[in-house]
Amino acid sequence: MILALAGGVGGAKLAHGLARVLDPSGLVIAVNTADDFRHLGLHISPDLDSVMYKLAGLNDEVRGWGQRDETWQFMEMLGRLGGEDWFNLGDRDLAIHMVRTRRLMAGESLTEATAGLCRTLGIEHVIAPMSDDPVATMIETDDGVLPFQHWFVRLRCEPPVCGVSFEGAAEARPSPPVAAALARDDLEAIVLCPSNPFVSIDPVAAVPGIGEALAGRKVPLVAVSPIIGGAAVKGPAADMMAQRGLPVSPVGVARYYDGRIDGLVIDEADAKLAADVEREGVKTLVTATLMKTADDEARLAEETLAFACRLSG
Ligand code: FO1
Repeated sequence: MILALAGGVGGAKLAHGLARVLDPSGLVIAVNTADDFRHLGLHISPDLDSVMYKLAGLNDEVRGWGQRDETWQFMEMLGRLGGEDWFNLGDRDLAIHMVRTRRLMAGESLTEATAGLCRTLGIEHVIAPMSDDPVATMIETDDGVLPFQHWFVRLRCEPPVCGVSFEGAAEARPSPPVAAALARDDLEAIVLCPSNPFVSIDPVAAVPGIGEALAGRKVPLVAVSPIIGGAAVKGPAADMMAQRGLPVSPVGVARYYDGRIDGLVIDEADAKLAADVEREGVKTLVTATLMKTADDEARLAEETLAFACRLSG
């Protein structure tokens, strides 16, 4: 049984690969919900949706977020009416936020609402929020503290980041499926998908009960590097590493995780850095990590699981 931590586009891709090679009973995907926010009266869960859309085959491959074959009539009219239109909600996507919000208002937890949406979309694997309690990533900049989506989407990640905090994390509890996965006797490995360490993986680990369980793990914890050849495949991870004085490479990833991971899967483009990663105290697997096709995702998932298996001896 495997627990995968995911957030963002890279996370959704490896989660999809894992779902292709593991039975529904053998995988729990714990998703970052600190990017969630309330917008236009709706509860938006971008990372849960990225994973859900990917596993349901509904995702837009080019944008990386939202649904394919999307239309934008709601946004057009919203703009015309002078509404808040910096965050793009497609017409199909809107339906998901609407149903999720109504389920939450009817008293369901985010876990229950997500499970209901997954069932309706024909997803058999468990996709669970990291927590049912509200946690919000806050980005500290020179101009003040910004809620994550305002920094990420409205300001296009432009203000340099001085710090990141997770509002509400200290009071949050792991969601029931994640707590159960961490406690299972047959848990074989934990996989950190190639997601942004600072704003996708850290918020999950910031939930009391999850961070401690990861630190006290009895099984290998393997990460896939979100950095390939000195750049992030997508998103602000590379800039955030540079701003923290970390090398923008798998070495920086290993250094940042600082004993929190046992193994790191790095790309062939970074093969020459394998020895440096190992000097950070992290075992290394070198392989092709760029996921362009569903076969790439499944192959990387299989190789990552085999690597974790070797680490557990
Ligand atoms: N990302 C953007 O860059 N611009 C958008 O307008 C945008 C809208 C959006 C709507 C729904 C959704 O589920 C995701 C959306 N995203 C958008 C992506 C989202 O901001 C990021 O993927 C994550 O929060 C970072 O992991």
